[in-house]
Amino acid sequence: MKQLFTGTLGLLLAFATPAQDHPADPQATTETVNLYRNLKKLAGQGILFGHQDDLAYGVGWKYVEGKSDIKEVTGDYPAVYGWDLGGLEVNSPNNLDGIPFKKMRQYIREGYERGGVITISWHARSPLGKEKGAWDTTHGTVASILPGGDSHILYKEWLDKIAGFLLSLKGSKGELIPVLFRPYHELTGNWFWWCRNTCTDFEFQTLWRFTYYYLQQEKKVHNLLYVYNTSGDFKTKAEFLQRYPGDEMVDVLSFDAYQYEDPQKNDWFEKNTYQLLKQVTELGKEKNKLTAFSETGYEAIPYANWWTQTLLNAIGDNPISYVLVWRNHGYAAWNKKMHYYAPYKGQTSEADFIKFYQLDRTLFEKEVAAKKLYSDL
Ligand code: BMA
Repeated sequence: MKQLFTGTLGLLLAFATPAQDHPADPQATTETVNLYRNLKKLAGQGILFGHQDDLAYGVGWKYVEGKSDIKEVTGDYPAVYGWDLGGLEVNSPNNLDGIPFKKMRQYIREGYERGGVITISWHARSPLGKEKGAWDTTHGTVASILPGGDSHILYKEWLDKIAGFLLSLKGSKGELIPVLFRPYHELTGNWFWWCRNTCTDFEFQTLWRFTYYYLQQEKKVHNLLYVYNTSGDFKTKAEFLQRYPGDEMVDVLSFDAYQYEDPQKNDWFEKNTYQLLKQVTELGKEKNKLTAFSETGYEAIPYANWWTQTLLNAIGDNPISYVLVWRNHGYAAWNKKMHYYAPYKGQTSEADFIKFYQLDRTLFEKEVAAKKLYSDL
């Protein structure tokens, strides 16, 4: 609050005015604080649409300046851009899906400069050097990187690299680009080295706390909003929170869940997702946190009306901030099928996606740009 009154009156007013909502990082940059508060204001009014790797490639193309499958279909870019830092920790020039980090930095900047929102996940390789990378489930991996563990120094070196990248994300005025940071995603699953089956809840929480502390205190990274992200396998709020590190270290509550069965024959995804989002958005309200449906999709979207008939019903009246669909890889040689989650020009669900785009409730880049999410309005 601006200091308009001084003396006793000022003091009384200062106490009478509730402290303004602040992100978990007490030293979050101005743009990060503004993004947090503006997303809070928007929650319940509109849902930002996000897409992973949107600017880097799509179905049938790669690294074409200004191109985006979403833009080809709607004339507008997504409001949220998802990126992944997997590979940065081992000095790879490209991330785990082949995107050069140099290009990624540029795409992040472009999206931010146009007014979009950036979210970053991290499919970190196994610190024990196991072949399956992030998907290794050797018990004890998390324990090995915690303070006192054999690989703790290695973990700090990894965080140094992650911090270096995050601190290299700058807008045209030299300001740091705020990032919805989503490390250790799907943390209640059983497929990554940080999942439920490979470490105790306490070890996971310690990993989060250490990461949070190290990035802020040691590396001075203050452009992050922290996204707590489970998989869609919880049933109750207590299960969702089982590995929660604490309100003081989290800004966004979220989970990932995908459609696998034909939604015309089986409405489980729609019904179940709605219930899960209800619990998460209720928790968001109780804890005064943002909420999101951080990853979803129906691979190759074979159902023409998936956007307005399934996804929209699954979200229902839940006041989430954004929904993000996974990447448009195209033909996947590893399992001989198409691997993409957003429509491209000519795709089966294109017309329905345009309807979805036109709804007042869904927000794409032009609409969020007009809201100036990084300014204090
Ligand atoms: C999975 C697939 C993989 C990819 C991974 C991390 O869902 O898209 O091809 O490597 O995500 O992006």
